[in-house]
Amino acid sequence: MKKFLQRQMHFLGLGITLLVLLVSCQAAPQVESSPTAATPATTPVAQATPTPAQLPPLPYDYAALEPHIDAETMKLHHDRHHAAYVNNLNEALAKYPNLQNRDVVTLLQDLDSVPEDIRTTVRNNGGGHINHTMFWQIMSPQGGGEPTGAIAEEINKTFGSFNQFREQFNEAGGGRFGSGWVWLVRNQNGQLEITTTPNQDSPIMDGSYPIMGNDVWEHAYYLNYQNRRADYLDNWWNVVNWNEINQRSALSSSASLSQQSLNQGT
Ligand code: MN3
Repeated sequence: MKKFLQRQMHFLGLGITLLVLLVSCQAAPQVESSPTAATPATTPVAQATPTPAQLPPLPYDYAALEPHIDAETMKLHHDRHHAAYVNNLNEALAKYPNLQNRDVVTLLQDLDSVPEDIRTTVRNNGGGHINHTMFWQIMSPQGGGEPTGAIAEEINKTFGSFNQFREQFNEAGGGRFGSGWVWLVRNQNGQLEITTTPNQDSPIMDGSYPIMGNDVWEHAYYLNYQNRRADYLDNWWNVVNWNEINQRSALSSSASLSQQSLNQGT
């Protein structure tokens, strides 16, 4: 009996030794690789936008931006409109396996490389996807007020004052005929500029970096504001997220137009 127990203990000891060896062998590579696997210093706006595209969750409740943007508009806008852009984009790209896993931004920057039969679909829906991904992020229930940080200084320097900037931005948004976007971009000369685009075109198609933009499609405001786009443009400033806009501005000036720096929480 004693001999039997000794043998059992011996095997148990051997077993434990083997187990320790096994665990340390498996653990070792993880420990060694952890410094190289360190998370790069990225912010939500610095993430790429790979395909197949995914609908990013709204970063707040549907009703969070009320009374300036109503819950029903937010729900339809995010769950239906943005979702449709994502689905349509993925459906088009599914026909071309060699386009899978390409970044949406690189596709939009080089539309000529996209097969002709899906080019317009990619332009409209890829643009719709990255524009809206930015849009949700640059609004916040804690937003509004005067700009803060570096962007405040640059706005003053470029446009004279925040009020003058806001006026010019609203005027450009109001003047965009039909559906489109009004933007504050950093242009290829590194300067801030107010621009507009039709439909879902993105400023990146012209080599500018979209720092902030407002959606002036009727679907963005019609339930609450009907035809009063000017009122929507005025009230929108109450939800503008200057923290996020400062991050995007910093990226736009530091990262040139690297596709890795453009987007945007997906
Ligand atoms: Mn929209």
